[in-house]
Amino acid sequence: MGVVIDDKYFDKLAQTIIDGAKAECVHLIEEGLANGMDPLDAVEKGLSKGITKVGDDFGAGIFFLPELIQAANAMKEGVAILDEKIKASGKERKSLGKIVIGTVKGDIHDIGKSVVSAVLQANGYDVVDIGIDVPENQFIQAVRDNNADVLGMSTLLTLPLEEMGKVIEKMKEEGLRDKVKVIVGGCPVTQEFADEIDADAVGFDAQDAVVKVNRLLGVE
Ligand code: B12
Repeated sequence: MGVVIDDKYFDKLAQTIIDGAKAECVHLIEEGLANGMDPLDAVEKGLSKGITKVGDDFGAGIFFLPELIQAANAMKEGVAILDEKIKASGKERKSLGKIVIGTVKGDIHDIGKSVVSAVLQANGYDVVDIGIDVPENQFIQAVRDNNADVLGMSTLLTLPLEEMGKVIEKMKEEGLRDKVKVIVGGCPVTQEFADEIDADAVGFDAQDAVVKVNRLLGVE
């Protein structure tokens, strides 16, 4: 009998992240994919729910750093498999635009940014992911070297939020701001904050990132 991909299946997937059970996570992903599971659903309805619970429990002092790291390792392994599938699901077509994306200086969170990169890529964008803990100058250099249409910046931490504003100020000084759209994202990033630092948009999840980038570049 085939496996049914339903909410229960996604709950099982979420639980492997909570348990930090990497092998089981990979097993369920492979089994799910073999049975027609949509890779983005697996990230959003499964893995992300699990890691959000872990984050809440960490914030509440129920989970500690070793558990957070174990959960993140399972998440990263699972997301890596799914990202490849998401990218491959994109139809071959002319690139809609070039996006440079990275996590700002002081922050090593990389999973959300990678999911956003994969989904933008699957939707026809050329994405240059410049990694984590990226200093201001490296963002500027990458935007220039790649002739980017859009710069995406991510942070999940409150302290490095100000880095985003610094990068935008630097873009203005370098005469780049008018040529490049800026989208920001990550859990502490609000619309108010985006307005404050003069970003063009904020994306609340990967699908929202696509909608906003399409809008910024006038893609129907
Ligand atoms: C996994 C995780 C880790 C992993 C990261 C592994 C990795 N390789 O990325 C590890 C264990 C390394 C880690 C470390 C730390 N973490 Co941590 N971590 C998390 C956790 C549980 C989940 C993050 C995640 O991957 N979510 C899943 C992805 C898919 O979602 P996402 O990141 O939100 O991304 C989505 C959207 O935000 C959006 N998005 C994200 N980026 C962008 C960018 C653009 C351009 C757009 C458009 C959209 C967009 O789209 C994404 C897809 O839907 C969060 C809790 C949480 N609920 O977020 C804490 C959390 C972010 N961590 C936290 C903390 C405190 C830390 C540490 C400082 C802990 C410590 N004491 O050392 C360190 C940070 C060190 C550093 N300098 O960066 C706090 C942050 C508090 C704060 N406000 O500052 C949180 C909120 C936990 C908590 N409740 O306290 N962490």
